[in-house]
Amino acid sequence: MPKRALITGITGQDGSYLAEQLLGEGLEVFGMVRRSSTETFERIAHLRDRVTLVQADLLDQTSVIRALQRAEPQEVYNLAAQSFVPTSFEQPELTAQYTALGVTRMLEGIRAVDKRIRFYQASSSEMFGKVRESPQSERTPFHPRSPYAVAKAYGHFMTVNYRESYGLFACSGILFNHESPRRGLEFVTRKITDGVARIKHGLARELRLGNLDARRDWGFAGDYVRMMVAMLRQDRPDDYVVASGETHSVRELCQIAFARAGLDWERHVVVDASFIRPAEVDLLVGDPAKAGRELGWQPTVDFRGLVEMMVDADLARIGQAVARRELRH
Ligand code: NAP
Ligand code: F7E
Repeated sequence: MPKRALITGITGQDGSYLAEQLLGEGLEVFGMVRRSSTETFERIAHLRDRVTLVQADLLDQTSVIRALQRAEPQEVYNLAAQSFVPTSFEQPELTAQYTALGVTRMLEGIRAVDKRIRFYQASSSEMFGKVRESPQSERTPFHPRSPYAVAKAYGHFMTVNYRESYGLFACSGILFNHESPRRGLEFVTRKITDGVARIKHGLARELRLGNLDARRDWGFAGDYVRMMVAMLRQDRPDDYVVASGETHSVRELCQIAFARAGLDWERHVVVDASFIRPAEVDLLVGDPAKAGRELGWQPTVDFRGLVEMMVDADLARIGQAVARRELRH
C-alpha cells in the first residue's frame, strides 16, 4: 500500500506545490478543505483526479479528528492558516483561532487518532520580527511584530512542546518568504508582478504600494516544499530555518519586475500610506546552513530568477485574458 499524507491548506500556494511533490513520490494524497459557497480549488485544478479531498475546518476539533480517521495518514502537513499579516491586525482573534489554536487542534487530533503520525508545522520567519541578530537561525530569539507572528510563535512552541511532552514526531519549519506564480495577489511580490502585467497591457497606469524599504529573504515555493518533506523523512524530529540567505528590498523587487517588462518603475509606483503596517518587520535574512548540512537542501531559483518567472507568468496570463476579451482596456 502506498504511504498516505494529509495536507491542510492544500488549496493554498504551498499546498499545491507540496501535493505535486508527494504525488511525484508515489504517495496517496489527502487534502483537508473547508466548506465555501464558491470553490477555491484553482491551484489544484490540475491535480483534482489524483487527490482525495476531505471536508474539515481548523476551527472544529471534531472535524479535524474525522479527517485524520478518514485519511489514516503517516504524514500530516499543517499548512492551513490565516496567512496575511495586514488581515491579522484587522482580525486578531480569528487569526489566533486559525493560525494558533488550529495547530493545537491538529496536534490533539494526532494524539487521539494515531501518535505515530509524523507532523509538519508551517512556522514563519515573521516570528523573528524585530530581529535580535542577522542572519536569523534556529537559535535566534523571537520578537513577533503582528498578531499573525504571535500566533505562529504559539504554533511553533506547541509543536516543540508536543514533541517533548508526548514524544510525537513533530517538526517546525521556520520558512522565510517564498513565492511563485501561484502566490496570492495581496502579497507584495505577486501584487507587483500582476501590477506590472496590467500596466504593460494598458489596463492600469500606476501601482500603489506601502513601505519600499522593507527587506525580505525571498525564495521559490517549489524549492521550499522539498524541505517540508525532508524534515519528516529524517530519523528524529527537529526544527529548521529554510531561507535563501540573501535579503532584498521591495524597491529592488520593483526595479527588477518593471525592467523585465521594459518599464521604468519610478514612473508607475506610488507610495500609499494606507499600506503601511502598524508595526513593520524591517529586515529579514535567514541562515539556512543547518538545512544544507543535515538534510542536503539547496534552493534552485535565485531572487532575479524568481521575480522574472513571476512577471513572465503574469504577462502571459493577463495577455491571454485581454485577447479573450475577459479584461478590457
Ligand atoms: P495561503 O496561500 O494563504 O494558503 C492558506 C491555506 O489555508 C488555504 O488553503 C486556505 O484555504 C487554508 N485555510 C485557512 N483557514 C482555514 C481553516 N479555518 N480551515 C481549513 N483551512 C484553512 O498560504 P501559503 O503561502 O500557501 O502558506 C502556507 C502556510 O505556510 C501558512 O500556514 C503560512 O502562514 C505559512 N508560511 C508561509 C510563508 C510564505 O512565504 N508563503 C512563509 C512562512 C510560513 P481556503 O482556500 O479555503 O482559503
Ligand atoms: O509583505 C511590504 C510589507 O505581505 C512583504 C506571508 O506569507 O511571508 C509573508 O508575510 C513586505 C512587508 O509578506 C506592500 O510592508 C510594501 O514588509 O508580501 P508581504 P510578509 O508580510 O512578509 C511570511 C514569511 C509569512 O509567514 C506570511 O504568511 O512588503 N510591502 N508595500 C507591502 N506588502 C503588501 N502585502 N502590499 C503592499 O502594497
